[in-house]
Amino acid sequence: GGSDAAKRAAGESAAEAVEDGMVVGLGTGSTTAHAIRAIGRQVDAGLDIVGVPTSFQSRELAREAGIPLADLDEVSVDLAIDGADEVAGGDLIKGGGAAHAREKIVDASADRLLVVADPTKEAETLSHPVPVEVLSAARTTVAESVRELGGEPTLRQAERKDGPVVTDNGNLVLDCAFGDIDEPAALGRDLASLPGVVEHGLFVGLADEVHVGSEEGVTVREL
Ligand code: DER
Repeated sequence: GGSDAAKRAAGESAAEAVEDGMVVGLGTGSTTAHAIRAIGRQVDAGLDIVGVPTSFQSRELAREAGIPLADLDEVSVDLAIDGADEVAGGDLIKGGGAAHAREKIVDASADRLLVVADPTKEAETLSHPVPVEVLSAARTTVAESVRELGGEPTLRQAERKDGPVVTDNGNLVLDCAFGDIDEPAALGRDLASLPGVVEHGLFVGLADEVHVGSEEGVTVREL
């Protein structure tokens, strides 16, 4: 991944869009973590906002940062800030942190979604493996359907735990390599229609801005 300085520049740039009284969707991952910490500093300075976390990790980070929290079922989100594994134009592949089911609920419901990334995430065409959260019982049937769609599925194994990664929702993740994805919306529809699929990591047409940090500064792309 990109440098921490680049990620920090992106996260802090997006955090500047947070205004008093907002409900802010708090994404998952190391880039968004910089935005969460910056928002925590704004809260310390008197900003009156409420955060809606998208994972166990982002909830813990937000708590440490002192950001008041709310659940998605009690508020509507004005602004969401979230990272990505790959960005092509306004389309994203997300799910590197296996949090994309809750992220997509928050990101899609937000009035505005600001994506924070470093230059290593940018691509002309999406081609990163697409994380697909599946019910454990459906891992084999979904894997077979993914192959029929031209993908190569791999059950995501945990690092410091025997066996597969288990999501915050108690499900498994198939990382599905399709090569270049020329029609992300169509592939997203195909994946979403498979029985047992909880959520896939194609975020098509959801982003309003992309903040790309680097050691030199930040480029903001309006979409
Ligand atoms: O899981 C996700 O979608 C995260 O946003 C993630 O993929 C990006 O994480 P990073 O900012 O640590 O690269």
